[in-house]
Amino acid sequence: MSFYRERLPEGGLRSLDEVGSLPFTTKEDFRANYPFGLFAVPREEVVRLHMSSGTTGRPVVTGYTRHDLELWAECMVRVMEYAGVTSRDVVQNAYGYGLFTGGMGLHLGAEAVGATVVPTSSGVTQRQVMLMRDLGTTVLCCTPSYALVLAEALRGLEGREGVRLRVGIFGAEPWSDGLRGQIQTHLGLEAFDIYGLTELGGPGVAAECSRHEGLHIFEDHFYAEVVDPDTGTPLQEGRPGELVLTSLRREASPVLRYRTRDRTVLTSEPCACGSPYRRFLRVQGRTDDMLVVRGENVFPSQFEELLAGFAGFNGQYILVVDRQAHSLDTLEVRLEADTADEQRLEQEIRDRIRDSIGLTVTAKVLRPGVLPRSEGKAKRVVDHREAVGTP
Ligand code: DLL
Repeated sequence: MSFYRERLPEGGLRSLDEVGSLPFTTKEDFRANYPFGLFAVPREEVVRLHMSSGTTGRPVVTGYTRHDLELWAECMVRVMEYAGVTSRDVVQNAYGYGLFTGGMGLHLGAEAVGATVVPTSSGVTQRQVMLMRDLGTTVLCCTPSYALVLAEALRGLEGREGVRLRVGIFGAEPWSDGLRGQIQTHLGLEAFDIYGLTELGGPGVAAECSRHEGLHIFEDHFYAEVVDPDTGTPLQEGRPGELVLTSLRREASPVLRYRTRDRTVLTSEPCACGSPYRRFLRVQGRTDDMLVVRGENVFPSQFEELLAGFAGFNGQYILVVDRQAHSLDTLEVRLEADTADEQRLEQEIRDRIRDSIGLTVTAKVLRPGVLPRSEGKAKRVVDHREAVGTP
C-alpha cells in the first residue's frame, strides 16, 4: 500500500499540471508488485479482480472497490450513449467473460442503460450467428478481428437475411479504418472504437462518438499525456507519441502516469458532437508491436489499411518477418483473397506497399479460410528473427 505514497510529494498535488513531474508507472511495476502490491486499500475493500496475462511474465492485476465498479459503470454508460445504445437494444456481448476486462466491462454498461444483454462471451461462432438472428441482436460487442469472423460466418449462413444489427462496439486491439469499412459493409452496422486497458481498469478509458474522428478520453476519470517513447519527455498536442494515463478517481488500484506503450496523437480541437472531452486519434499500435524492418518503423495497422483497398481481400492477413543469417530482414504479407489472378494481385500489393510505406516486401495470396481465425485479439505478426539473432 505504500508504493504511491513514496512517489507522491508531501501534501499531495495542487493541480493536474503537477502530474507531469511524477515518476512513470510501468508494466514491470505491476509485475514486480504482483498480486496486491499496488493496491491502495485493504484487501477487504476489494470486491472484484481482473487481470491480463500477456504472453510472458506474471499477470497484471487490477482491483475494484464497490465504488470503483460504480465509476466503471459510469464510463461504460458513456460509451453506450456515444454509440446510441438504449433500452430498446439487444446487446450481444461477445467479448470474453472472465479475467479479461472486456466481457464484464461491456456487460456493466449495456445493463446500466437498460439494454437486453446477451452474454455470449467469445467463440462458438455458429451459435453466435444463430442467436443474433433468433434474438434480434441490434448491438454487437467484440474485438474487430472477431467481428470479421462473425461476418464471414454470417455470409456462409444465408447472409444477412433476418439480421437486425445496427451498432458495433469494437476495441481491445488496433484496427484500421479499412477494416472498419469491411466490417460495416458485411455486418450492416455502424462501428465504434472503444479503448481501455487492464492497468487502468479495462474498457471505458476512451471511446468514439458518432463523428468517428478520434476517441474522447473520459477526462473526469483519466488524465492523458503523450510522451516521446524514447526519452519520456511530454510532447505537445498533435505530435505522435506514447500515451501515458493517470487515473483520477480509482480507489483500489489508482495508477499514476502509466506508460501504455500505445502510440497515438492528442488533440483538443473541439468535436462537432459537442463532447467536452479531448480526443486521441485511433491507436496505431503498441510500441512493442512496431516492426523495425530494415530500419523502417511500421505498424501492422498500416498494412491492414492498404490491403483493405483491394477487391477480394477478406480482412485476414499476417506479416511474416524473417532474417537469413548475415542478410537483410524480409517481410512477407500473407493475405486471404478471392481472386482469379493471384500473381497480379501479389504484384499490385507489392507495388502499393513500396509506394506508400516505402518497404520492399513479398506478398502471398492465400485461399480464403487458410489463416487461423481469432476469437479475441488477433496475432498479426510472426517474427522469426529472434531465433537467428542480430547480424
Ligand atoms: O483490451 C481492454 C478492452 C476491452 C478495451 C474491451 C476495449 C474493449 P488489455 O487486455 O489489458 O485490455 O489490453 C490493453 O489493448 O494497451 C492497447 O494496446 C490495446 N487496445 C485496447 N483497445 C484498443 C483500441 C483491454 N481501441 C491493450 N485500439 C492496450 C487499439 C487497443 N488498441
